[in-house]
Amino acid sequence: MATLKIYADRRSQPTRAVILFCKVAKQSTNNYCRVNGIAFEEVETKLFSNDLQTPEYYAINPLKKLPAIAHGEFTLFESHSILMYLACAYHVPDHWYPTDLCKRAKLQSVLDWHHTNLRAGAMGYLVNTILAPFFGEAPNLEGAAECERKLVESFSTIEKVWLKGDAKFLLGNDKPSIADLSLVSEIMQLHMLSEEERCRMIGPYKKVQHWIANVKEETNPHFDEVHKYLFDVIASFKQNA
Ligand SMILES: N[C@@H](CCC(=O)N[C@@H](CS)C(=O)NCC(=O)O)C(=O)O
Repeated sequence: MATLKIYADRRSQPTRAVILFCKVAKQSTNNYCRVNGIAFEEVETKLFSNDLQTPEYYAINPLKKLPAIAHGEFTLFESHSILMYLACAYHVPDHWYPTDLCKRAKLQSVLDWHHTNLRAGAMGYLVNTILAPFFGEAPNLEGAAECERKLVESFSTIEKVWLKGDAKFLLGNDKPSIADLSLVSEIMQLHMLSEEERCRMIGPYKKVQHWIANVKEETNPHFDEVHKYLFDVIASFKQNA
C-alpha cells in the first residue's frame, strides 16, 4: 500500500476527524491479518501561516484549506471525501462506512447535512465571536446570534432525527461511523467558548451529550490524544484573554 500523508493542524476539526479515523479504524482485509489503525505520516501544516500558501500545497489543495491527503500519487481534499476514500481503500470494518447501498446513502445524508447546518452554525458562531480578531474583524453580534440559532437547531435535529431511539450512535447504530467522528469533532471546537456560553447552547440536549460521551469512550485513548493539542491551545488562549 502506498504511503499515506495527512496534511494536518489539529486545531482544525475536520482534520481531527480524519486523524482519529486513521487511529481507530481497524483494517479487516482478511481474518488472518488484522492490523490496528491505518498507518500515516502527519505533515504539520499550520493554519494562519504561509504553509497553506506554498506552490507545493497549492498542488495538493488549491482551496488552501485543511485537511488534505496524498496517498502515493493520489491527492484529495474535503474531509468527508477523505474519510469515505480511506474507508474503502483500507477495507475497514463495515460499520465505519457501510457497503449496503441504503445504509451508505443514509450516512451520506448526515454528512451532507453536517456541512450546511452543524458546521455552518458552530464555525460561524466562533468566527463571529472569538475568532473574529484572527480574521482582522470586530466581533459581529448579529451574525453570532444567527449562527447560534442555527447551531441550537442543529443540536435539536441531531437529537430528534439522527439519534434514533436509545442507540449509542447516529442513525440508530451500535457502532460508530465516519459521520459520528466528523460531527463530534466539530462540536468539540465549542470548548473554545466559555463554559457558560457552551452550556447555554448544548446544555438542554442531554441525548447529544450522551452520544458525544459514547464516541469518546469508543475511540479512547485516541480521542483524547487527538484533542490534546486543541485543549492546550484553548488553555493558553483563555489564560491570555
Ligand atoms: N469542508 C472542508 C472544510 C475545510 C476547512 O474549512 N478547513 C479550515 C480549517 S477547519 C481551513 O483550512 N481554513 C484555512 C483558511 O480558510 O484559510 C472539509 O471538511 O475539509
